[in-house]
Amino acid sequence: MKPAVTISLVNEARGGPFVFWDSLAEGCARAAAHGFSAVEIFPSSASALDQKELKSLLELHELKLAAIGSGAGWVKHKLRLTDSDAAIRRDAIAFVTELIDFAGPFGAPAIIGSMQGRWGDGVPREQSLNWLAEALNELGERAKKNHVPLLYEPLNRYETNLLMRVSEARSFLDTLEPQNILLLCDLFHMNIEEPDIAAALRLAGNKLGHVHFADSNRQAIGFGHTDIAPIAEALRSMNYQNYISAEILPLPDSDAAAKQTILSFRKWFS
Ligand code: LER
Ligand code: MN
Repeated sequence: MKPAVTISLVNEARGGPFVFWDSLAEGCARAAAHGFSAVEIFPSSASALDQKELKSLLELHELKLAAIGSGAGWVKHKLRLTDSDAAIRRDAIAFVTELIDFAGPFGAPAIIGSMQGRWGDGVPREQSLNWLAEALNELGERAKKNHVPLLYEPLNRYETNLLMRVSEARSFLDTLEPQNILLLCDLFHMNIEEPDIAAALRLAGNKLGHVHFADSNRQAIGFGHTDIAPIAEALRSMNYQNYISAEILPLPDSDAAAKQTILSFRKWFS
């Protein structure tokens, strides 16, 4: 298991659950100083990033790219993979495709979180799930061409109404053609939706590709009331090898949140 930390480059997402905010250079420097192995970047779009700049920052600080988030597709550009407008669905797929192609050469996956959207407003659940399946089939194939997985993240009920639990998300992924689409399990969402977080992680099993490491209040692990012991035990016993990434509020400030995350990571996983 390797610790990662989030960097947001999206002004419209201020107030959101990301540790570092100011710039890629600053975020990478602080991530390395705290002892993280990797950064998870949340950009405005793939074209807003510079491949060469990122490569040299990662080399300079001996960091990896853990994953790239697509949330700005929704937060900033209002694109959803299940929008009732076919043109918006196409633009949403194109937005994620560019992120997959950007992150692929770094060996990193893109994340589908809030861009999954929701059913309602005249669109039945079945129709939304069909659109989601179509999008994931296409994006999973694109990730395969880049020799990386694609991460799909179940969200809590206040952010989606499609697939909120690992059990239903895993069954859904099993129906798709590409088998490189893995689950991103976010402990904050799971604290709301899962009856038993450790059991849900075990159910994700070999489809668990990434973990968002957040306490009950979306602060660093140890700052809320999630019982982390059985969760850590589940991850260790599954021999989970991927990233444990702090997608958390920068509270009381970014450095204190990063420091608490590393202390918790070492306490539970090393
Ligand atoms: C994205 O990883 C996520 O967890 C959503 O809640 C959007 O912030
Ligand atoms: Mn998350």
